[in-house]
Amino acid sequence: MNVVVATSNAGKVREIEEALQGTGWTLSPLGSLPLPDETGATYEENAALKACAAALMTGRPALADDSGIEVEALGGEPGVYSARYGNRDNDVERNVYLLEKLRGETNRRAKFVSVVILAYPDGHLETYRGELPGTLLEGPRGANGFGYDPLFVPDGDTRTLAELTVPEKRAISHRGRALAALRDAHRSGLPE
Ligand code: ITT
Repeated sequence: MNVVVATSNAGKVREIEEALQGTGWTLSPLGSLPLPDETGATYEENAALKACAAALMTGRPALADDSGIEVEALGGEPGVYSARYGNRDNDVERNVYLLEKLRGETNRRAKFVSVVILAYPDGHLETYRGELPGTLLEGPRGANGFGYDPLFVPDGDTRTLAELTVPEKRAISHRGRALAALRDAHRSGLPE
């Protein structure tokens, strides 16, 4: 099966490609095709917007991920707004902004959420969700990954996600779990 990966985030592309190795699927980039504005109020709505738009534009099945980090002390913020948090332009500035919001806060609990949707050109949708609980540090550590990875230590580890390799992150992460569920669902008949 030839699947379009409907994301403009290079970090997500790396993780999706690694997680779907061995499926026999051919993954194609979105290229210059535009993704719609994320006007949804949930990860599910935004992932569906992106996957459906790509499936309609290309006439092929399309995979999208909508994800975010939910910080307990901030009432679940930034959640679906993680990519635009504080109107900051890039990952480093968003990490600084999050650290400022949490200065002096002792409750550092947070979780990542990923919703992966595979949309078919006929409008059929498959939805998979994964979560990863952990704690936020007071400063960044590590150079791998993307987004809030340098601040986040997953439960059960002492390293940040940015100190893990792509396969190590996939084995435990929100996105890795959602993509593993997708693989499982197709195990008995991965389409050509
Ligand atoms: P696309 O919409 O093009 O896929 P995006 O980065 O805008 O790319 P989202 O709207 O889903 O994607 O925003 C998710 C944001 O949540 C992302 O930009 C990061 O800031 C954060 N995030 C999600 N998953 C993450 C992960 O595995 N590690 C670190 N940060 C993550």
